[in-house]
Amino acid sequence: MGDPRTDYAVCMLCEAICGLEVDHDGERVLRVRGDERDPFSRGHICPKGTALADLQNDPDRIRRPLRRVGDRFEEIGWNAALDEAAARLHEIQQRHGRDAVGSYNGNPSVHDYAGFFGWSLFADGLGSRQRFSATSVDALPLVLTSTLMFGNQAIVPVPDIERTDFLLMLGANPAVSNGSAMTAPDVKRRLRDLRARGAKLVVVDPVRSPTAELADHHHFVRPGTDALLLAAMLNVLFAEGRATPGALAARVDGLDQVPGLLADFTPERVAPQVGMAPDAIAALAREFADAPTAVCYGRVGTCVQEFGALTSWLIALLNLVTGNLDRPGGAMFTTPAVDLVGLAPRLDIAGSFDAYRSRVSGLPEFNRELPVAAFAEEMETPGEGQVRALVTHAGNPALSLPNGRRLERAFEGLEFMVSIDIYRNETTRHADLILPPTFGLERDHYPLIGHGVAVRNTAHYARPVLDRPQDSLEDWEISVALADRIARLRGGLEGLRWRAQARFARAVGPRGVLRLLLRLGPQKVTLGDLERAPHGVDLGPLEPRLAKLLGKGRVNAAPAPMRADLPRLARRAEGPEPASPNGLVLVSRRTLRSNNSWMHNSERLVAGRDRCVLLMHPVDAERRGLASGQRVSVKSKVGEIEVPVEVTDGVMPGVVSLPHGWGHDRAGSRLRVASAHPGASVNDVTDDARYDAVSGTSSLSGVPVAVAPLGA
Ligand SMILES: Nc1nc2c(c(=O)[nH]1)N[C@H]1C(S)=C(S)[C@@H](COP(=O)(O)OP(=O)(O)OC[C@H]3O[C@@H](n4cnc5c(=O)[nH]c(N)nc54)[C@H](O)[C@@H]3O)O[C@H]1N2
Ligand SMILES: Nc1nc2c(c(=O)[nH]1)N[C@H]1C(S)=C(S)[C@@H](COP(=O)(O)OP(=O)(O)OC[C@H]3O[C@@H](n4cnc5c(=O)[nH]c(N)nc54)[C@H](O)[C@@H]3O)O[C@H]1N2
Ligand code: SF4
Ligand SMILES: [Mo]
Repeated sequence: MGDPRTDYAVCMLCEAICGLEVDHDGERVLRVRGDERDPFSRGHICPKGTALADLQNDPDRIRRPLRRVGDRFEEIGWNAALDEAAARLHEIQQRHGRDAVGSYNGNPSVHDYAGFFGWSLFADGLGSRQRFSATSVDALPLVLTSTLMFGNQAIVPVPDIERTDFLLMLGANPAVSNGSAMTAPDVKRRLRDLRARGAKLVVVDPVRSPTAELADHHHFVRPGTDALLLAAMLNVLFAEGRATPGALAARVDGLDQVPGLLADFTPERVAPQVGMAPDAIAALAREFADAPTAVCYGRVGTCVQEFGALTSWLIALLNLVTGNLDRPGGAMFTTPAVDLVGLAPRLDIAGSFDAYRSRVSGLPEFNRELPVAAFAEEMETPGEGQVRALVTHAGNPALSLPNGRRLERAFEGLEFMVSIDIYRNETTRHADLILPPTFGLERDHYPLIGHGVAVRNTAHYARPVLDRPQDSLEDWEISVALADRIARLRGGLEGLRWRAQARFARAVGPRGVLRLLLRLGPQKVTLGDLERAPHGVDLGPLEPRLAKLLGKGRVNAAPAPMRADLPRLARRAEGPEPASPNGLVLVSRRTLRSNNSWMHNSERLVAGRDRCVLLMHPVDAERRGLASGQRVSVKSKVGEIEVPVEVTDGVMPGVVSLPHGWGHDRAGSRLRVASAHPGASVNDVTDDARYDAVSGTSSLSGVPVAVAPLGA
């Protein structure tokens, strides 16, 4: 402990990368505020950023490795823990083959550049096909679209909300989520600014979300029907000769096929399923095409649904055929100081697709990972390649993945499980060993992913604010230490090569890698420059750069896997949606004071009213005799939960909405604040057997459910 002082950091909790001003004494955080001098976030902070102090100081956070002894956990030393983990994992791979050790990588590693490299080194070397991550409940359809259309998953279009005349947003709620694949700190101000300068915001969502409240227009859509809506909009543009792709057309293949592919998707045909009038669909298409500039943007709600891949593709097509791809005011590509686009092919992460399939259900690999829809069955199903041991890293699948209860049962059947995590929670309580890394302000940060999808070119490097705790390891060091030990046991040429990588990683360190990547990057900033600018630096507005990113490559407007899925979409246009026991479908949402499943142990975030509440339309409530505040049962094919209901016309009739990330009442976890405000897990009722046919992405939206008063 030392004297109170103030340092600056960049928030690692979400993609908005707000600058933070932190009062601390070296060990404890006294207060966190928004950094007024950050040129990008300009003092903005959300409740989670402020609550970072609670997590830093949380007495429930694990500080020493824990080893299971019966039903209890006891602290052990790092060497003993790492040796045991390596020995068990190696032994199981020797006995049953490489695939017998599975892995799962969660969301926080996206916000930790060092951890991201460390985990890649570990999981690549492990050499198991049973590799899973949160990507397949998140942006998989988006990055798959980039791979199929642009040849590189890192070429991700970003809506130029600073300059656009028309923003069409589907399945995203940045007013609450603070934006995703669109790094835009203080996004509410930016959306208000957009409207103040005369531009238009239209939101398409089965819920009138806080973002929809900010919009000029909000359209309800039936969950999972965005692809029908977009196909019909494109259909109108082709039929009326409003498709004007502009100069980019010379770099595009397959564009001439598209009108024919979408010829049957007329507004009249899709309207009953979508829940929008044919005229409204046609008018929306015209308005989009006629705006001087326009951009269509979709996120989680368009990804984690029945037609995740088709929807993401049609969004890109809409931007492309209206001439809005890669132009100011349209869908643009950030020029970040560390450019993953150039690095991806060299690091072999440009996005392989369907090079192999999962053992049981035959779901396609993407970027050497399998979709989590296959996770539980790969642990349960005997045979060669069955997952018998598991390493989880910065993930909480028990609450964050569909059919979480089934996953928990599968964890119980494993021979060995090790979790790299800061909490003993719903997932890690099943582990034999928990390895706790340093957290948050105890380490340095460069928001690699956030910068890569930002609405402005910026760069921000933050040194550790707090002193490094004694006898602690960072995430990357844990991954590398495990890799080094397993490599030693494995031996042979492969073991030698893996060990050499681990040694190299230790010698260079994440900062060394970052220094090099900045030097290779398209912006002329060095790590030294960034260290001298603790508030971050502005590198100017987005500029057109697709031609450069493509190199010799071309855009594929009609990738084969997308074309092949159109008949399924056509069937959806005909048939009613899959039967629901009493006519309701469930979608999920985020709340401002949560971060997926893991920030509910902060008193200030869970204080006040219950936030794990089911939204239901008055017509549906009346039919079931329900009133706000009443507790109901929500039942699906896979499970049942109990939650309070809130009756509101802010949700579409026939749709109910519940936040994910709750359900903290499980024995054996150590989350004293969260377990006093447990809520219920929506993923106890989402169904892992529902997924997008193209990408294998879980379909968490539109789950058929029955809702009834408790005791009925
Ligand atoms: N129904 C429904 N389910 C969803 C979604 C939805 O919209 N609806 N959204 C999905 C999305 S987009 C995502 S990204 C996933 C998230 O899925 P996951 O990443 O699996 O889950 P999180 O809840 O983010 O859990 C993060 C875990 O990391 C730990 N942790 C936090 N910081 C660190 C750190 O620095 N190092 C380490 N090693 N561990 C850390 C936390 O304690 C927690 O256990 O959830 C998905 N689940
Ligand atoms: N406060 C907070 N912020 C977060 C997180 C958090 O948990 N809490 N999580 C972070 C993470 S990991 C991510 S990936 C981002 C995600 O950020 P966003 O992509 O903005 O995700 P959501 O806020 O879940 O908004 C999804 C919207 O899609 C709607 N929706 C559901 N189904 C459909 C559908 O079929 N069609 C359409 N058109 N809409 C649909 C929902 O009603 C909801 O309004 O947020 C990040 N930021
Ligand atoms: S918006 Fe995101 S980056 Fe900004 S303070 Fe909140 S959690 Fe941190
Ligand atoms: Mo996410």
